[in-house]
Amino acid sequence: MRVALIGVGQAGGKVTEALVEYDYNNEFDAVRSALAVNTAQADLQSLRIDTMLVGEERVKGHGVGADNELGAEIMETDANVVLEALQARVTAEVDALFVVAGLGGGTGSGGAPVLVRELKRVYDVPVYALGILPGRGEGSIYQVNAGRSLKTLIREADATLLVDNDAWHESGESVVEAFDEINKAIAQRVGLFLAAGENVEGVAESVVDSSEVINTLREGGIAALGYSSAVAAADASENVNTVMSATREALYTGTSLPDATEADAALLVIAGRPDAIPRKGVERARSWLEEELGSMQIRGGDFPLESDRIAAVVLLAGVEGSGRVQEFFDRAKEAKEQAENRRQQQDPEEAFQSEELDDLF
Ligand SMILES: Nc1nc2c(ncn2[C@@H]2O[C@H](COP(=O)(O)OP(=O)(O)O)[C@@H](O)[C@H]2O)c(=O)[nH]1
Ligand SMILES: [Mg+2]
Repeated sequence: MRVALIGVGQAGGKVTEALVEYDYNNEFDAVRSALAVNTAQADLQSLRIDTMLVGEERVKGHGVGADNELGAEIMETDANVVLEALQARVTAEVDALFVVAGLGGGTGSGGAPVLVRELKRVYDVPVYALGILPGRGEGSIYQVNAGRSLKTLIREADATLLVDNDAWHESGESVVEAFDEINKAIAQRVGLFLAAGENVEGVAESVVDSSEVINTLREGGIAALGYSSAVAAADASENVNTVMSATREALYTGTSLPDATEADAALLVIAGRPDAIPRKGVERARSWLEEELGSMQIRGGDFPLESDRIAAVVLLAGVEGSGRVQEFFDRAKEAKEQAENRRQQQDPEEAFQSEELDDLF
């Protein structure tokens, strides 16, 4: 699918840049344009894509810290200049817009939902969010910010594709050390998914196209992406099990949101050399997914690619009920309660007035 990317905040800009570079290096041309928006000048300076500073009057290019309410306010004020800058970048050939942001910080956390809402007012194509959840090791303010941002994104975006920062990196290293690795993993997986249906030569009927992505995401809510790949044999008939096991691993060990194994709808893309992709394997993998997810809405298609590997990319739609999302909202709520308790401890009078404490008589 052909997309325009708008990164908001530091993570938003860096992940957008990684996606642009992956798409360019592989000559997919799915990413038609990209813009990074931030309140922090320093975070924009290092990027090799087009950038735009917002909120200069309020924060003088110094960013908003982790104040996502300020991030949202600034985007409200400056939405028009961002929309103006996008006019030339969102051409008629674009199938969808993606607003990319880390949900735990300030500029992206607050700005992304506002920008999504504004984009939806202007454009007819779907406006999706690519949201990055803070890892478990990040502080409680990040969890609270992400909880509020996610809640609002679900309301505003046509769908929100979530990547958990704990999902796609080696355990052991801290999330911060791993950011570059995580960004590369996101770029490769999301980039491959976006390119499906684009780089198509000698179009066969089995090839996936952008309308299938859009239809899979039609119900909105939270989406996740699964990925796995394996070396392929030259002959398709020998790859039936390879397709099956790649699909299984994509769902059970390779999703962007660990434990997202229940979904309302899904799209299974098998990428590889056309003559190495077994029809029988693809059909089998699709019915397996249908049973595993308990959903009849499983779309499927190929992504022809010059490679000695076969990859399974699974888009899962409607995963709000997954344990990971629930756990995340619980964590965010808990962190918020802790913060409130701390505030009450600092303010003894308020603690006495708390309705949770019953009067003696
Ligand atoms: N995957 C990834 N996540 C990041 C990166 N930088 C920050 N994050 C995450 O994004 C959240 C927000 O941080 P940041 O983007 O710096 O905030 P903002 O600039 O105010 O939007 C953090 O809680 C991290 O979870 C990055 O380069 N890659
Ligand atoms: Mg930052």
